[in-house]
Amino acid sequence: MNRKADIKPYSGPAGGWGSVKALESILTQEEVAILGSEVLWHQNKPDGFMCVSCSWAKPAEPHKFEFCENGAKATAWEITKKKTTPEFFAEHTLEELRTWSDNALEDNGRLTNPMRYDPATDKYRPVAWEEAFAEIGRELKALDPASVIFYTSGRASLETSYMYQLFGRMYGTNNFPDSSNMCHESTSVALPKVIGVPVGTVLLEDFEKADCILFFGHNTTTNAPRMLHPLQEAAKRGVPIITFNPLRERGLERFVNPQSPVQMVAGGTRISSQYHQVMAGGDIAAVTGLCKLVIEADDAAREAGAERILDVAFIDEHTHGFEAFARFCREQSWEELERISGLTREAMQQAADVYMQAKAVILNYGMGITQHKYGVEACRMLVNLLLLRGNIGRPGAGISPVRGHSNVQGQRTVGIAEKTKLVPLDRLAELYGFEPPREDGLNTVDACEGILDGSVKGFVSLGGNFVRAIPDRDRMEKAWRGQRLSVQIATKLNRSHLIPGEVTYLLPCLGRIEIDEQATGPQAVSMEDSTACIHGSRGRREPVAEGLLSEPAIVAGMAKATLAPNPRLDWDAWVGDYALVRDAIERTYPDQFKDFNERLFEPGGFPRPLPARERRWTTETGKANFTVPAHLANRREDGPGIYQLLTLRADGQFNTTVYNEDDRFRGVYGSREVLLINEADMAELGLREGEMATLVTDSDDGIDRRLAGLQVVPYDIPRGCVAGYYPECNVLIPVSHYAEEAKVPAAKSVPVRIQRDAPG
Ligand SMILES: Nc1nc2c(c(=O)[nH]1)N[C@H]1C(S)=C(S)[C@@H](COP(=O)(O)OP(=O)(O)OC[C@H]3O[C@@H](n4cnc5c(=O)[nH]c(N)nc54)[C@H](O)[C@@H]3O)O[C@H]1N2
Ligand SMILES: Nc1nc2c(c(=O)[nH]1)N[C@H]1C(S)=C(S)[C@@H](COP(=O)(O)OP(=O)(O)OC[C@H]3O[C@@H](n4cnc5c(=O)[nH]c(N)nc54)[C@H](O)[C@@H]3O)O[C@H]1N2
Ligand SMILES: [Mo]
Repeated sequence: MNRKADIKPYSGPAGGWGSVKALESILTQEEVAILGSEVLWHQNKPDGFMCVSCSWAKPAEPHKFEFCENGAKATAWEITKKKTTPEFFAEHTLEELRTWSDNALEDNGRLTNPMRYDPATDKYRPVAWEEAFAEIGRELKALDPASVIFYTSGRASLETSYMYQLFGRMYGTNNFPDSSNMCHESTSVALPKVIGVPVGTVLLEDFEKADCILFFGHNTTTNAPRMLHPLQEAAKRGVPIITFNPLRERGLERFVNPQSPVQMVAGGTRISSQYHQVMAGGDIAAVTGLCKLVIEADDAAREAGAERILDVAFIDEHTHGFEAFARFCREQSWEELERISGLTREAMQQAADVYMQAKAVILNYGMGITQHKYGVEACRMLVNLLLLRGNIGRPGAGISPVRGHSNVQGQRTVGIAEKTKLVPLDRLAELYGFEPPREDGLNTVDACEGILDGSVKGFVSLGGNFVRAIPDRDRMEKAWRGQRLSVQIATKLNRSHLIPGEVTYLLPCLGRIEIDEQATGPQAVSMEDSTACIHGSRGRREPVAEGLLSEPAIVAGMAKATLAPNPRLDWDAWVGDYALVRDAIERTYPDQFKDFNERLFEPGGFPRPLPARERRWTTETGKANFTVPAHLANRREDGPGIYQLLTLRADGQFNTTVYNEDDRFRGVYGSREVLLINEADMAELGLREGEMATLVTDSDDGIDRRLAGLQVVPYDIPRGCVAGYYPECNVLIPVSHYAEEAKVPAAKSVPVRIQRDAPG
């Protein structure tokens, strides 16, 4: 029987006293007296450590405490004193552990020893590092490299990621799926074609210069809370902030800086000046509406001989495809745009009016745009809107995809990519004297398909929780056991570690906050934030256990056991001094990482050069491209009886790491097994508050995907959409339901039917 959720609408602002209280409770839970402690003092500071939570930019002149509630939670969670030891594993079979919740598994504490799975007893047993590497090497050598996956979750540093991709390529594969394949891959596919770079163009300082800020599909409150500081500053200056989101996310409404006593008393700042509850998958239509209004206003201005609304000089000199795009916008009917977006024409007009007046606009977006069937087209549609008024490549303006994991963007920069065109293979060949594989590797969805059809035989996981994060979890877990080799490098125990292959290793590593002592002394690592700035990071805590290896040491250990010795590459020297790895990164990417070691701790990070920031367009046309979307809905268009399920993150989680069962800002406490639904839809379905319901996926592949026992919660969400939590809802998502071109699982519009559970 499920625990019942307690529903108490949250009336306070984001941040504020609630934030302090939530922090205190997690800290007690974690036995870390951390508030005001030396550790947090160093979070996100030059020469400190970079937060392990989100990837938001870190200012050159940080606040006294440059962290947020969720960053502090993530820190406490990592540096806990609790341990998951060999004695623990001796007491529990995997069968038993699979009945534990995500929270209970991780809350058991940090992994301390390398472990090998013993099928006879269904338990993990301790193993020596050298023995583990030797067997992993033997197993990898016996497998066809094309059948082995090297997955990366977005937390590993630039140094580790560079070593990992080199190891995989020398072994013979480009199979490098990563968490961004489930995340901002739609961005990485969309942007190069239209602006010539795969990443956002804004810097933190642009927020001080913007006079209008737009938000599409990002829950800033929970997922990048430090971003609320520049937003609050902007709001105080009177900068209009316009949000498009099916849910009224609290931090985008009001924010109190919990570190400011004055604000704690005064009640905070209004953030959004307009809030549009767009239908899930309605953004392409909504932005088409905005663009149509801008173009029509410009037509009128031109006829009246008034000042033009479009940035004509920019469009002429810098863009391609405007006429076709303008024609497309003019042709769209308001009826369709309103139906698909769920917004009225007046609402779109209100937003367009503000946009047309602004001189410098930043557009931020998140998973509400990318995790949809036409997420790539949606990203490009956002660019269209910016191009109309030259809002890319000048101060205070630009596109800002808000990335997830703290180094997910950087990993791509140093070669974690399954697409060979993104990797300087010739350069690697020249530097290390080997012939890298030249065919594209598998991304996350391909890897899932390969596991399902048995063609994938080995899986190495650098962090993350693959089987919990991907779609179609039930089918994937069954198929996973068909693999010969599973190697999991992790800090804490999670579900993916409990689904063994024939040969299975669980290898514990140091976390980023821990002191990483190597032959030449304590080491620093680096990461790239959402604004393409590179930061050094130095651990501050004593390691939780003796004998833990760093991620670079584990990668090197596997590489040495697998690959023939190479006179041009001394893995031990690299592990002894990470500066040598940074030199290697600089040699591979001389333009991006010029003087890498000297600039490692530059306050605010050093920005990678991005041509689009300077209005140089490295696209096929040599210009920034307007594109006409092939679809007006960023979702499958469905008939009656089918609802679009959004799978959301709660405030009490970091991805599959569930800190607690609360989603404070959305007012849901004590259970994650809920179905948020509009009251009118409830009435139509004959559902009552507190009843239990089942979601059944609407798909035509003959597979029954359902999730029962969801507590019905009436919620302020547009009709036709319902919401539930990730990862619990992942059983409902077919592997084949993904963003076209990018293959990002379309986790924000899963077509479902709703059934009422029999009471009992
Ligand atoms: N504390 C914490 N921080 C995190 C994470 C975490 O789990 N916890 N995860 C990290 C990671 S890896 C990532 S990728 C980011 C994720 O951060 P977000 O990009 O915010 O992702 P979600 O939490 O999935 O929320 C998506 C938002 O989009 C809205 N939305 C859903 N569908 C639509 C739509 O069709 N249109 C529009 N306009 N909006 C829509 C939802 O209501 C929600 O507000 O956060 C990172 N930071
Ligand atoms: N339905 C649905 N599915 C989704 C999403 C969604 O919105 N809806 N979001 C998607 C997104 S955006 C993402 S990014 C993925 C996330 O997918 P992943 O990145 O694979 O998952 P995480 O939950 O972030 O991984 C947590 C685990 O990482 C390990 N870990 C933590 N720190 C470290 C470290 O420093 N080193 C190592 N080696 N391991 C460490 C811990 O063991 C922890 O259990 O999920 C995706 N799945
Ligand atoms: Mo993500």
